[in-house]
Amino acid sequence: MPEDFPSLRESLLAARHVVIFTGAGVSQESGIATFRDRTEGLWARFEPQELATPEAFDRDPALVWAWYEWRRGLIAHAKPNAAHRAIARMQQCLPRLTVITQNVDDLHERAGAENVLHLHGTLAAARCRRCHRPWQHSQVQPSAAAPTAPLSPPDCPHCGNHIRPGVVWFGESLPMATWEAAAEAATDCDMLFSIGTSSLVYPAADLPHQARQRGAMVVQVNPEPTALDAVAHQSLRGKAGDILPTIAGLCVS
Ligand code: BV8
Ligand code: ZN
Repeated sequence: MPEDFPSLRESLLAARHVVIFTGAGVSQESGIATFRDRTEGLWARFEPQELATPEAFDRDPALVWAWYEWRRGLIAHAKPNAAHRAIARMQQCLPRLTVITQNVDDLHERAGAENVLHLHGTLAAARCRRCHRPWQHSQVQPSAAAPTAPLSPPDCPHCGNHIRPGVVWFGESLPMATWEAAAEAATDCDMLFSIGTSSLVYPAADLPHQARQRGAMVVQVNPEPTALDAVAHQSLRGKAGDILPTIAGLCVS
């Protein structure tokens, strides 16, 4: 377990506003593959980034829809882990804590976190690819078993085009209001924890830089080195599920 917790404790107890910024690594211990994990089965020949684009969906909607429905099933069968629960506890005991996530799962919310900013949308939402009308997933829980064949997306009842996942694909803009709220939090906070992200996807990955530039303490939690190592004041090497409960324990004076 790493080094300088007394200074972390002091900073946490003195902080007016803390930001928790998470990526796929915070859900890894819930059994949700990270974005840098290799795909398998139907999608073994693809990198996730190749599937998470409007072009991939337009080229083969059934292949991409099957991938998202499989992931939606994994999430429905997954449980929040110790890291999600610790973050929700921190939000309860600190004066102000903003949770910003790149993840499209609802595990932060299911652990009790509130007002989570989803920079890249959520898998719970779906909408028409053309007329953008929201579309409600059926109540039937999707299976967590990886489909063995492509799965055609439903058709929009209004215009007949394909329904698509309610996520932000590569090459698509982030939801403006969510992005602005995240940037406001990053430039206002006294501490920003970057947890379980390779810090490669922009503009999300810029948030810790913005926080640092405005004088916030930036702390990273990741078992591996990342592009943020050069910027973070502290990089705590380890799994989020191991480290976050300790950090949450520092919050109680
Ligand atoms: C946009 C939803 C502009 C879909 C995702 C500069 C500026 C702006 C844009 C760009 C730019 N440079 C390049 C771009 C384009 C692009 C981009 O960033 N590309 C990258 C690959 C270079 N960005 C975009 O396209 C964005 N849009 O910029 O629009 C624009 C403006 C006007 C008009 C049109 C367009 C949109 C990006 C959003 C893409 N959608 N997700 C889906 O989920 O299917 S991003 C996707 O990657 C996921 O959200 C994921 O969360 C995210 C980032 O990955 P990570 O979360 O970091 O996950 P990863 O697997 O990489 O890393 C996991 C980490 O966890 C690892 O470090 C690992 O060590 C660690 N870990 C593992 N286990 C644990 C752990 N840590 C702790 N505990 C553990 N147990
Ligand atoms: Zn439509």
